[in-house]
Amino acid sequence: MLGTVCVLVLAALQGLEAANPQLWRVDASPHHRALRSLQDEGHVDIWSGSGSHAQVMVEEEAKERVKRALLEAGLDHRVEVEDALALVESKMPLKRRKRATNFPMDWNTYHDYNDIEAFIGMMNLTSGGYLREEVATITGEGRPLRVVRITDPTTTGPKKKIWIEGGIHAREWISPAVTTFLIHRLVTDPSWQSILRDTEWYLVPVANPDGYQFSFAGDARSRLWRKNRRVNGVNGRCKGVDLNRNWDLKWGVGASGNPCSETYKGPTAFSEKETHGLQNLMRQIGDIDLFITFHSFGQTVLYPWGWTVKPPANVKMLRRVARKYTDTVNQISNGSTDYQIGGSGPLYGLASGATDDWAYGELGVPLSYTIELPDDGHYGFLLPENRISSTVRETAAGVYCMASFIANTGSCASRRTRNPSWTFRRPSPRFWG
Ligand code: 0X9
Ligand code: ZN
Repeated sequence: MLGTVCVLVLAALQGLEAANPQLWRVDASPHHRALRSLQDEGHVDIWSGSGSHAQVMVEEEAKERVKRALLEAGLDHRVEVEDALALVESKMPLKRRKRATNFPMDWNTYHDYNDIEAFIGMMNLTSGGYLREEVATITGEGRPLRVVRITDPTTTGPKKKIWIEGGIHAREWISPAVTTFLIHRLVTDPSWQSILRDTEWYLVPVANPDGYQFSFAGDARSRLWRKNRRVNGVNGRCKGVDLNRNWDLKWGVGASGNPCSETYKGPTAFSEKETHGLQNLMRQIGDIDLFITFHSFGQTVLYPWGWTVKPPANVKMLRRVARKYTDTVNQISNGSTDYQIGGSGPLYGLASGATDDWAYGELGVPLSYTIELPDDGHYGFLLPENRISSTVRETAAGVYCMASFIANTGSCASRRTRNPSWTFRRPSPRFWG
């Protein structure tokens, strides 16, 4: 009898619609300890990066727990959006439009991984030997994690090596839009050709293909997906590892051990095929001079470290090259896209196991950055499609200026000397401090 009642109650409960999560505005920095531990425990998803208030998504079943924690920490909050998923749905692009041409890519709409793969294939066919394709790994769901190398094949000799990664966080759609635009510029734009004599570019358009493809499933929950799609544990109740917490440098600092958290670090460092495959390739390439990983949102150029607030050894040079980017973007956008520059620990709160710290500290890349793309929080991850074109253009101009400066050729070359002062001996990577 009791069993039957239980089954009936369960069935009734399953029939009930669970309420959607809300969006709360909390009067505290997104890095406040109370918020960070709520995120680590999997109770909230913090949306905004830096600033004096935080926007957090709170699931129905976590509301009471979160309220209590905020009260204990003395933090005020108010409900900003009653139904966060309805908000996301209202901001999502309409169902896919039919393309006007056979070209798989444009920068007026967001494209899924299938389009991006087709685009890479087409660039490969038309690049005249400038582009070479590699596969860093096959993901858990069987997708090739594609990396392209672009350089002028007719010139040899030492070249500056630039590694650019996008799409490690699935929902940050503007990031793959930027990396694909850079590929297009490098392969097709005559004004970018001469820099390819002195530089060798490695671009990862989407470092998290499974998560990225999932975020295109068409519903609001998938649209907000951040991690990869690993099945955690035996029952896999909570999926995914945060691939930007899985790298082997200070792994675990400011990251969560809870598979349900948005910042789950994974069972071990480099447990994920994506991070493992990418680090292998980066090690093979070796002396990378400039590393950039594109994220959103926040309009910030972050340099190491993420695991401490102490500034890194070559902070002056890191800031100088970052300014090449921010000044260019500011100029191209007529002052409308204003970036902040700073260490990721001080600006975004302690968090490591991230790509930028690993590139800097383990591989010894002297110039390593996370660039948090537009906007500054108004649309956040849901940057409208009509903002893609201007964003990718100003970003590409900024990246070009950084590359031109370090290669000392092109419009941002140092005019004073053939050997710009940034060239310094690489200390042994482990001692970057
Ligand atoms: O937290 C992150 O992974 C990045 N911000 S995001 O909002 N896009 O998730 C920032 C990473 C900065 N780098 C380090 N903390 N090392
Ligand atoms: Zn991110």
